Amino acid sequence: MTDSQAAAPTALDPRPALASAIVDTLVHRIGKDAQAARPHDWLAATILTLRNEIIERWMESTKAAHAAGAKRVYYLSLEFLIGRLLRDALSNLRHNDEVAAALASLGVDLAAIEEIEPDAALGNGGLGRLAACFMESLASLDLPAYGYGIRYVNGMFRQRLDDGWQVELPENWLAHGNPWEFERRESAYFVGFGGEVTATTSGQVHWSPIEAVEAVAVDTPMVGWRGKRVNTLRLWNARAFDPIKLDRFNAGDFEGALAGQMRAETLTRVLYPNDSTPAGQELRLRQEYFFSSASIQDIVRRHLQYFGDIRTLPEKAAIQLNDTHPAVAVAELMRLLTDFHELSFDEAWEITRATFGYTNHTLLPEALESWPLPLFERLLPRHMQIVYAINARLLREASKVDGIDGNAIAAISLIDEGGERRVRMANLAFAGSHSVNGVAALHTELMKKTVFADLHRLYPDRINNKTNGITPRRWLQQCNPGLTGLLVEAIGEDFKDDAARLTALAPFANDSSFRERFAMVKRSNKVTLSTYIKDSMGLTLDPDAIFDVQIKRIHEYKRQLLGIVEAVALYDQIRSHPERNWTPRVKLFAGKAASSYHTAKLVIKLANDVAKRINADPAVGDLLKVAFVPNYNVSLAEKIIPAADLSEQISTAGMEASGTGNMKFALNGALTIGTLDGANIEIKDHVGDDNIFIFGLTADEVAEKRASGYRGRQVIEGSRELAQAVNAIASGVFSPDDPDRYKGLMDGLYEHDWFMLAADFDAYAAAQREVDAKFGDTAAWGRSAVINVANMGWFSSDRTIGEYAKQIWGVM
Ligand code: 26W
Repeated sequence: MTDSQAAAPTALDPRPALASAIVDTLVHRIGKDAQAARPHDWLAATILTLRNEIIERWMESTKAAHAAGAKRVYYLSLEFLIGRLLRDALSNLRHNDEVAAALASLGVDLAAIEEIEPDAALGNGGLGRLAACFMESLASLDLPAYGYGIRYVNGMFRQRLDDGWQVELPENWLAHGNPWEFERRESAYFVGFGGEVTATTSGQVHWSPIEAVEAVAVDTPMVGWRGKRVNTLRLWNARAFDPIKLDRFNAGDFEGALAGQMRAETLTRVLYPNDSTPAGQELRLRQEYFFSSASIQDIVRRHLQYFGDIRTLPEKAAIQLNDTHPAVAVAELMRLLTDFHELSFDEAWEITRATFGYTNHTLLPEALESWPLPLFERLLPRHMQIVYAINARLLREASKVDGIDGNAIAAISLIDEGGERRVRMANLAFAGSHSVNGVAALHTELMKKTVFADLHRLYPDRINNKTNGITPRRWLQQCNPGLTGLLVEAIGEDFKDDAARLTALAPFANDSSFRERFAMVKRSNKVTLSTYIKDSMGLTLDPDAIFDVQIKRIHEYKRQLLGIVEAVALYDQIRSHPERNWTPRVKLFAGKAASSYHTAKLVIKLANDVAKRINADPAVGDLLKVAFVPNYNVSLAEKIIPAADLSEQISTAGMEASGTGNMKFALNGALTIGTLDGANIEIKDHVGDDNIFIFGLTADEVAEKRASGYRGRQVIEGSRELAQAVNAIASGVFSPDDPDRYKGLMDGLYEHDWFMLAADFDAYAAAQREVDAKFGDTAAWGRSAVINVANMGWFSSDRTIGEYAKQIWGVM
């Protein structure tokens, strides 16, 4: 709030200055008076008023970076899963209470208008949300940084469940405009596609694209903690150079006249909703090149403007590739350095490698992008040449290293020669970067042993680990004010500036009165969530039951099916042994399936079919309730996570690179039941074996089992509980309307069980019974819950970004 707005009320206008500032904005910017204003008007007026201060800090931040000649971090990501920004900005600027009071004085409920802000759902899942947490931490650590991405008009689809089946609906986050963004028409770049490459006698190479679009920058402020710094998220919008061809128009060919504009708009229209299997469509490659080229051109332009000599780029810019999606940026920078700045190939390559870092987020073979060579060559003929040149240099280098044989060379090559020839984007990113990092310790080790084994032998000191993190501002302070307040009472505010200070909480684990208040906070969050579930789904939950939660993208390796089968087995146990002292349990699922991922969509249907049956069965009553909450997104996660008792992190070991939801749950006092996979292992190391429920095969055991030709049949027939549950599902107990609906799915467990569901079932079910027992012992459960919170400081994205900044980017 600028000083004038924070001033005392005047005689003329008794309302707090802030309230009148908001009304002033409402009238002069929205064109509505308080009487006529609708909730969206109040939302826009509040954001526009708050923006004034943000803009001033933004300008100061940018000026300060320029003045200091600071090295900048550039984070290139095709996804930024930002969610809502009002509560984040108010909390980081510490203006929440006064804005709430000002609005209340106008009869407006801040929480209500925060609730109507659309999620900026410009991402699929983990990778996109990590990018958003990183942007917030970069600003909170006062590091000059830009995020570069695409301004999708339609983000992640809205999920509706029709009779339990996922239906995808377009998501229109811009329907009411977006008061957070600033179009920067002056920052616009030419991006070409197709065409041909000619070389002059003097060796000057010239690419003449056959089509082009204009990339126009749209900026969103990224406000750091305490408003220390405001950084820029620059998202590109595509526009046709000539939006309308008048000659076509006058000839009555209206489509033809507008074709260019349509084609351009299609480029940035929609986010691809896949989070593991590439669609492999040309439009996706066009999106990847479009934003990579615009970003690299903008970075080079800014560098030359402030530092003059392109050779100093690595000293003043650190570009991080968020997975392979922007990997073509390596070839794009090479193109600019050789074709426009006439550097030699070798000099250009040194600069490129010193500037780029690459983060790998998955080992799933199907998720590693590669493009058919003919498509890549047709769309990007000059880049194809550069890829060949880089490959020649790479293979020459590799062939000199002893122990690197023909197979290794074939694996190292940027070109996959097996079958249809394809360009391997992961190898291009690896070769073009001085740092290649994994996102959790186990994942990074597996990168060295599997997908990058040969490249690792060629460049043994390039792969490094940077275990993921989450911003404690959004994922504790903002989504769980109850717990935050309790923590402040107990250990003061320091943890807000340094999450590592949460360790001061550890002694309170043995303080029964503290544990009581801790449990009350959790219970009130559970009541709040129960009200939401009641209002939105008509389902009544018992807030004293265990809230057992699995919320994430639906994928076979994340094993939602294991959770469902265990629920069926538990359901059967409760019915056949009502005499036993069962611990009431609520099993909450949520998550989207990629629209073409049919098995995942069938799993969603099964969860709903099982829920329908169990929730209607008087034999179990409140002992077991199952719910699949529709349209999982960042805002729903902020509602569910503070209310969770048990966090399901049960992926097949070796397949979840890290996970970040696991960190959010533990930070909010939930205990984890999980496998030794991804960051679960490091969470165990930090909270201690007694404060987490670990079960199942290790990554090595999974690999051995797969190599040994393991099949699920034997294990299923050897486990009565499992067999009963699997056969009940297979025989249509939960799908009387289509008895064979799940037959194939269950047969898959007998025949393959690739994701080791059957192999891990008994251990998982046993761990769940341990959970029941411990939950009954409120002191023991409370102690573990407090210990989890106390030891989650290390998983702050501030720690992660600090490591990138020191060890990869050289900005700290
Ligand atoms: C080309 C299709 C596609 C799109 C997105 C393939 C792969 C992706 C992402 C890499 C998938 C993803 O989100 N990976 C998740 O990244 C998180 C952040 O590092 C990790 O915590 C998760 O374990 C990982 O699955």
